[in-house]
Amino acid sequence: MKKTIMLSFLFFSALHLFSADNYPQLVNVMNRESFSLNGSWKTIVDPFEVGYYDYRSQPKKNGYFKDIDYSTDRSFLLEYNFAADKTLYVPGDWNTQRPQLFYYEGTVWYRKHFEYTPKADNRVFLYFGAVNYEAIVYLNGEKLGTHVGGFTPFNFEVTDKLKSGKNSLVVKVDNKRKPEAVPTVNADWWNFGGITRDVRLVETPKTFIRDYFIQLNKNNPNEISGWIQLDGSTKSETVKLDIPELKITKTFNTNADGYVQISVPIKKNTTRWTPENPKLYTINLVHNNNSLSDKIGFRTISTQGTDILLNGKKIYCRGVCIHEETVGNSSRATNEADATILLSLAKEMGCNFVRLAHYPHNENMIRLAERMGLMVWSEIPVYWTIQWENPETYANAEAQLKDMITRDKNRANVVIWSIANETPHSDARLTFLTNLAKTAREMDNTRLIAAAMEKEEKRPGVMTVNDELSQVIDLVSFNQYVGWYNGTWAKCDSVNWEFDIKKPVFISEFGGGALYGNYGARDQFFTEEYQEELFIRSVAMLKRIPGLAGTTPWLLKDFRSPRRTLSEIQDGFNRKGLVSEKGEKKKAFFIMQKWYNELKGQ
Ligand code: GCB
Repeated sequence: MKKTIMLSFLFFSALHLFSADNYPQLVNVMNRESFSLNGSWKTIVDPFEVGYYDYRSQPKKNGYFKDIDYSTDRSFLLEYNFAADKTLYVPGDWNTQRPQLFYYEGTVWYRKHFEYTPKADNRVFLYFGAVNYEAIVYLNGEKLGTHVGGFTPFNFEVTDKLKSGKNSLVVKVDNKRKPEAVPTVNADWWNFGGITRDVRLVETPKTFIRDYFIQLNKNNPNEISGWIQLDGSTKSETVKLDIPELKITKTFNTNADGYVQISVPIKKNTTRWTPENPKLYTINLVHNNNSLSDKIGFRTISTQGTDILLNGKKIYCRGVCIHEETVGNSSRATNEADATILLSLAKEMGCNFVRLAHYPHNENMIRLAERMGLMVWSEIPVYWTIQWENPETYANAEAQLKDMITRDKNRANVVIWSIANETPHSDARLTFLTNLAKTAREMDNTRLIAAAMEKEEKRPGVMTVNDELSQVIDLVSFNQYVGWYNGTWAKCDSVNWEFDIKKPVFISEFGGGALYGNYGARDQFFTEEYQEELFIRSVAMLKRIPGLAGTTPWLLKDFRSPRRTLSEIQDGFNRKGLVSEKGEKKKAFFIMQKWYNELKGQ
């Protein structure tokens, strides 16, 4: 009893501890009037945070964020000079841009000078696609706020803070791993630091459409429903929804909070979004002659017994997992060209689905996948052993979940929100994840909720998932490495699977490592032959699973991980890719391709 009171008190206080001092997220920034701040930024590497703390470890009044011009101000001792320092490219990680920063985890100060004059009476927001992991943002020496979490967007209003003429934007970026963070200190991927996604100034009218949710109604697939949210001082206003191709024009009146719920009937024969025909309709939202456009697809996703249904029809998710890394350089993927290479490989393998692991990927990746007919599993980095009892950790995870849903809730291809990966069982963890699932469902009831759980042995030769979380989420989704961390590939032949719960079974990871071009015996770990045999046997095993509705092998491309130290094989790469880090296809790629092509025909 005492413990419950204590816990709820802690969760309540978390709201105060985890302060999100950024402005509510502006969605669909790529279709708004904006000015890019991408490009070369001056940077100071500051492992001891001298630019922030004085020698008594107290915050400095005149830290680097003041961006004082070394060449002109000699009235006091200055020990930094942005102008003379090296540059880093934004968006991008610092690790692969400068050899000295390859393993660096700490603070780097970024500075950009720019001139910008907005139209009279307009508002301006400063938008970051993502900064890993903590960003403290200053404009003209004044702090705008802090953002925590490396994979979600945030913005600040800067209307009254912009100067005519030169502006100084400084960001303190810190990617130190911390036990209470999400993800925590231990994860199997590279901790790329930097301003890793686009930075823009977004210009809006005084009152504008900040956010909207427009999807097919889950309970009535002949209706589009959702809501529109205005931002500004005049909020009881008229907003028009226009879908030219469907000949829909309807106006709605927002309430005193600038919010209105919407619904519009659509004709039965309206084309649904499917992987085979990823149809998107142009929609225009018009307020006071200002129009914001998007392209939206209409579909339903649901489950029935052990089936996943897309638009009411059973579908098998032919997927693959992907980390957000470029093919070639293995740096953080940042642009649409990077996404095109990754997603084209998935298509070539026969996929209609991708699991974007283990954090929300760039918006351009999701949007491209939508146009290419790839369904998406999108997840937050609640990974392995985060601090389940820490209210600040919960608030952080929930904020990341909400930001992910806010950004991508209008994408037809996103069919699954995933709330966790391979998390160890405990009461605190179950409460934590149940709360996240509840939050996700409250925000969006048009998608499935999943998590990558773990397998257990039910009895000799029979495996299962025995996790109370499977009662909470929509799928029996789990990772399994029979034949790699668990026996050799021969074991796949004798393992069978049984599940007490009647929900779609989804294998969110399976596979094993191989170095591209490392040929040898079929039973020798890390050869292409071993991996090929493992996939042959795994596929045969998976085919025996009752109610199997989807598979996402681990994973498309070899990726950087400091946990992978085996010399001459791993050399800092997790080698479970079906293609090498350069994009060369390993033998196992073709096993998956063959299976998925068979499934396509069914
Ligand atoms: C897992 C994790 C994934 C790892 C993978 C591996 O289960 O979810 O992040 O990279 O195993 O390669 O061991």
